[in-house]
Amino acid sequence: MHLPPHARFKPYTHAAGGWGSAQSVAAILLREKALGKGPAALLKQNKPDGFACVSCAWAKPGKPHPLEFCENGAKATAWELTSLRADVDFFSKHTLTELRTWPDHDLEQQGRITHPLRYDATTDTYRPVAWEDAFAAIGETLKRLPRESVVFYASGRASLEASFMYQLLARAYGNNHLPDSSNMCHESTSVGLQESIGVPVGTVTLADFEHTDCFFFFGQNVGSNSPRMLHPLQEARKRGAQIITFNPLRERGLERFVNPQSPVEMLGPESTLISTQYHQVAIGGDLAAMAGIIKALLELDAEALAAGQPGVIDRAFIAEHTTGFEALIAQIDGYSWETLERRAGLGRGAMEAAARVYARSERVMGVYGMGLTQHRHGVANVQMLVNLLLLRGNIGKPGAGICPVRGHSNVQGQRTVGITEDPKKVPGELIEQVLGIKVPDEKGFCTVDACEGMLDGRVKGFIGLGGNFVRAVPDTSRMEPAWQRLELNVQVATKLNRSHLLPGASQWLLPCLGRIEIDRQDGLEQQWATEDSTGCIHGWRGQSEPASEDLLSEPAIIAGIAQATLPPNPKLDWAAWRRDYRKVREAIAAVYPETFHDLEVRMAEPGGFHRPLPAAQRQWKTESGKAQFTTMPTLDTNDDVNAGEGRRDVLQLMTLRSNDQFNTTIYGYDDRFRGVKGTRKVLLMNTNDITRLGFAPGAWVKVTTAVETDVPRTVGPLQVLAYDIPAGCCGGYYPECNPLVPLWHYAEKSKVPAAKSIPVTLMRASMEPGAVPIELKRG
Ligand SMILES: Nc1nc2c(c(=O)[nH]1)N[C@H]1C(S)=C(S)[C@@H](COP(=O)(O)OP(=O)(O)OC[C@H]3O[C@@H](n4cnc5c(=O)[nH]c(N)nc54)[C@H](O)[C@@H]3O)O[C@H]1N2
Ligand SMILES: Nc1nc2c(c(=O)[nH]1)N[C@H]1C(S)=C(S)[C@@H](COP(=O)(O)OP(=O)(O)OC[C@H]3O[C@@H](n4cnc5c(=O)[nH]c(N)nc54)[C@H](O)[C@@H]3O)O[C@H]1N2
Ligand SMILES: [Mo]
Repeated sequence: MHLPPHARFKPYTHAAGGWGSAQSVAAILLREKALGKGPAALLKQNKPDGFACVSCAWAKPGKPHPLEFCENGAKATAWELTSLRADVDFFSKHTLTELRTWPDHDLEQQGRITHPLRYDATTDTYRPVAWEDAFAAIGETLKRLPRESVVFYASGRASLEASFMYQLLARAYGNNHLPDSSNMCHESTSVGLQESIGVPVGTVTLADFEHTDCFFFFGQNVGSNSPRMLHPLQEARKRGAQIITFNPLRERGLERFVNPQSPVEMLGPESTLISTQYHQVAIGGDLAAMAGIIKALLELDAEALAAGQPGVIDRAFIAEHTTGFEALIAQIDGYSWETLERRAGLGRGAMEAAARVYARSERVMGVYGMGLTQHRHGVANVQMLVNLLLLRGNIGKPGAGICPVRGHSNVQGQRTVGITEDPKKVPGELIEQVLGIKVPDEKGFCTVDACEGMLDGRVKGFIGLGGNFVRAVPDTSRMEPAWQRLELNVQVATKLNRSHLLPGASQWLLPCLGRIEIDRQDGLEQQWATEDSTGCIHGWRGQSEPASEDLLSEPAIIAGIAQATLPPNPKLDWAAWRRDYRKVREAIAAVYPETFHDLEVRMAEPGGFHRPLPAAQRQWKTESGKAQFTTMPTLDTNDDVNAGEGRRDVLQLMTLRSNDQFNTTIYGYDDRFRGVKGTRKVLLMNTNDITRLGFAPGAWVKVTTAVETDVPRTVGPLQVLAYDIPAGCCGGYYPECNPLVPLWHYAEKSKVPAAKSIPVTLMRASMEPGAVPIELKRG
């Protein structure tokens, strides 16, 4: 087993990108023994006639750079193309009881799963099984289970074709229980944007980045989580565009960047300053910060009007295109600067500085990530950013708009082809007409609902199309026992993870092709499509030989389960779809003609094609037919901070991704940009809080959730690091801190777990035996 040799903390002072990034790519190719296939595949990454990176969903340009990948995309490729194997022999040697003691990193580090497996309780191991036997047995169990008791989870990576088939499987089976990772992620976006501007997705495309003169950046860590986006941002900066960032942490990728693919930059001393203003807002302080910017903007507007100049508010746009302006302004007028400053954790000057740049910028984009969506007020956060943009007409013109940065590489596309718990969001009539499947009327389960169903026994069967559900969801210590009460648990996966190790009565591990691999059906090489974060749809093809001869593709596995479970359907020939994905695409085009007409032709065009985005044309498909200003939840009380109000021992915890992980996949123990090396068992804290609470840097603590204390929710021991983070806030890593998130602590309206804002208290602890104490170095 891998044990990190040496743990160290030394504040990172270099730019993001640069040699550190290049070295990190080389190291992982070497470690995964992927040097044979890795580099060749990297040349095809995100290219026409290549494959879409398996890491993030950031846009793939029509005219790509010679090397259109980043450090973390390269890591993800190496991780999939690894020559390491978790084969039948491996599974015969290790019981699940043993594997449960292994860390997440070591599980996935075993490499690709090579053979379909069934859990055998007598030996406590996974044993090989023939595919057809697996399908038959799974089909039998599914037929026996009540239709409303089975959940069909998707993790956001599967292609449009696989996803379309998967949602049909659920609906033909008899329910809408189609949660996906988006339920833990950008569902606050889908709900908020739909209500405010009539589309569930962002309104900008890559071309917009060439015209933007000011970016607002809220709670998105571009350097680690969507590094290719640094290229258009760097270009924008070189044109003189302003970038105003709101983030509790000074993330390196938002500060300085050296393009690791530019020889001139790599050799020279120059890095690009990314953020021109950096405001370390308190966790959950964004609503107040944005209200403050608007308040300052209104003051500038009044001054301009008084001086006989045009106002800074775009009154013509507001009158023609929006409703709700007055109510919002009245609400903001009702808050004093003192309240806004206290809630935002920022001085009035910071909000005024942002407002001044905003007032003189013509084309403004609002970019954001989990720092806005994963809060009790996640939906309101997103809508407040829309409010800010609408005030100066910044939606529906070139260079302007709203830009949620999506997570998984096809998470947005999965929703577009019907993976959603809400039957109202799918074209039921067309599905029935074209495919003979009646979409059930009753709303299905989102992720939180599915967890509740597992806890109270309503959910008896679970199929996971990728992902690591039990590790990704909140309340780990309540969910893990519930997970083992499932009657049927089918996991379609590429690598071993903890969700595979807590077996239900009938437990299956079905290994699939990775998307970088060549997918041949009946000797015919298949293509597949995805939708990126900017609503752009591309066709792709695999590049390297499969990790094992016994793998099936995701469409083949879905078809196999469907054929074994469902009665024959004259309008839907699963076997034919499995042989030829063009037929699946024909059906997608027939069911979603507006978005996917001529899919086969258009997906092959370099750069792909864009889905229709009415809001980008200033057509508002909202209830009122206009773009809606929305008021905010009150700032007087805030569910997120309430637990801490008046209690000086309570801190707000945000759960974070390191630079060396993809969600629950832990590539390694370094978080280079935050200066943490060799460990993840740390808690980032403000120096004053450390002293005030009686600790010292390097102390070991246990972290406990400060609400509903009769339910034990504790993580640790973690080692305290003095970090540049606002007072009252602290940060720990996801998924290690998930036991601290109560399942009911989610965003209003979207049910996204509020993983960025958990009230916690700390207790002194002693070092865990065998833990690696961290060496503290000066920056
Ligand atoms: N390499 C890599 N790439 C990834 C992923 C990965 O794990 N690794 N995950 C993918 C997925 S699924 C997703 S959803 C995205 C996630 O990408 P991001 O949206 O960047 O998500 P996080 O890293 O969780 O947190 C984002 C930032 O929010 C800040 N933040 C926390 N609380 C607040 C707050 O209250 N206000 C503000 N303004 N900021 C706050 C944190 O300091 C952090 O910088 O990335 C995708 N890409
Ligand atoms: N506390 C806290 N919790 C969070 C978050 C947070 O910020 N804080 N973030 C949330 C977010 S944004 C998300 S998106 C979720 C992520 O939740 P998930 O999407 O469920 O988790 P992942 O870690 O992305 O899934 C990793 C597994 O996917 C499998 N896999 C990889 N590639 C493929 C493939 O091509 N096909 C198939 N079938 N399987 C594959 C591998 O077996 C791997 O072990 O977690 C959420 N949970
Ligand atoms: Mo995500």
